[in-house]
Amino acid sequence: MDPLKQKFADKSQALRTEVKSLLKAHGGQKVDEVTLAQVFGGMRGVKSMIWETSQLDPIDGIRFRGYSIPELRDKLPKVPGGKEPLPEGLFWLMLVGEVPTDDQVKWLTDQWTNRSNVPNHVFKALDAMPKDTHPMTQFNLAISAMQTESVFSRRYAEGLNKGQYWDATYEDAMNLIARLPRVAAYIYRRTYHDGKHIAPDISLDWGGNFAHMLGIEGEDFKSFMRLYLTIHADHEGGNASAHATHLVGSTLSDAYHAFSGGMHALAGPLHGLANQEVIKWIFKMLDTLGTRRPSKAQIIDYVNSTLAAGQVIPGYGHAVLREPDPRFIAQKRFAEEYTSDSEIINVVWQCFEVIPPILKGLGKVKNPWPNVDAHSGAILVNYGLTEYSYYTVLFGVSRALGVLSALCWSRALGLPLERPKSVTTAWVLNHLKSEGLT
Ligand code: CMX
Repeated sequence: MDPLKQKFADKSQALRTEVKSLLKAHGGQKVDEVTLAQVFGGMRGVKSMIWETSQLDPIDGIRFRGYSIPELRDKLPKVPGGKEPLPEGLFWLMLVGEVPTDDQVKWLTDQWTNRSNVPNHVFKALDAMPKDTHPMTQFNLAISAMQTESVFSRRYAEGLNKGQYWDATYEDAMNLIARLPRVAAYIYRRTYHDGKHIAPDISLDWGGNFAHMLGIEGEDFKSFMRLYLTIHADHEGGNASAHATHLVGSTLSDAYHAFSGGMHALAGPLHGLANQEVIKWIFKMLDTLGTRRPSKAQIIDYVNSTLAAGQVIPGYGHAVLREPDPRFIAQKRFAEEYTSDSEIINVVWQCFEVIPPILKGLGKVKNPWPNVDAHSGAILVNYGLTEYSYYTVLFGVSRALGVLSALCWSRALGLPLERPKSVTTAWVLNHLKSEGLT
């Protein structure tokens, strides 16, 4: 058994035993109450699922196995001379709860390189699609096409012992993550660069090689991709892409089907697609105003006109966070350190100053601060990756690390089919009546 799988087996089987006795002793214990506002309001805050890999605090933001983003930047292994964390290190941390050594991360990079071969029919399936198909549709098509390779599905059809579900899921997760950069880069090059594909460079790490295959050279862009792929990886279990992966996976769908479910959720403008919407909104504003260096007063007017048109300001607000997103701040810090006098990045920083007071003034927005999607596009534009319809694919490649390590945990803990209860509005009215409330 490989060293990561062995560690995961040891840790997850120990936790499974602990959970069993926990449920035996305290299974009837209440952990939450659900209000009618939550039932109608997207289940905000209802504690109803287990997600081992990360946890979100409304004020402090995301912690991966207890580590904040600045701590990850400090503690996770880097390429020699590099300053940004390697996403491989975060995957290791999320999967087994330990910060890996440089050697362990090197082993993981090599594993993913060895597993990265994408079957030809996947490229053929992509080539059958019109070039202007949205990149997220292409990404999902490719993930589904790769399902032919599922170890879990093959072994399940042969008659897989329940106790081995996690093992086959681990294999699928490792293979799928290994293949995603190749597939995602292929989509980018076929859509925007006349199908002039770039061969992988197997001397590079997972994120560095992805940057290379996209065709954007330079050490700084590779550094940004390593940071980007790390900070977008996971945001506890209740966000739409994580929850969708978890729900689909709970039916014993394999990792490919489950991840595809998550990616369909990520493609929504209130979730991952917001990263394309932000830059689209900024470009439209600059075109409308006829300047690349708008004044604060001009931005304020434009924000007000967007709100007056009944639209949301993309990149602002969050269902859980109540402070500026640490992932936004990490990207701002990166831009301050690595870029200078970028017009588009300056616009993002001006928006950061003027938008929160406007949203606060509406009186209904619970979080007026920027989220992760408010910053990423401007840095990508700065490095020449201007095709914003592609941005959510980058988010998706990163999100695989979190949701697939979490899927391994769901299998290892033997979590069952997810099946919450729904009610009708008529049921609610009857319930209130029977309680003497109406
Ligand atoms: N601009 C304008 N109005 C906003 C707003 C924004 N950025 N954020 C919230 N609101 C509005 C809501 O639309 C809602 O209005 P109605 O009552 O008229 O329907 C009201 O404020 C209350 O919403 P909320 O409780 O503060 O926010 P929710 O938890 O319902 O929604 C989110 C959270 C992210 C969907 C919302 O803030 C939003 O639409 N933001 C813009 C899209 C975005 O950036 N999404 C990316 C999130 C991060 C990610 O998943 O990648």
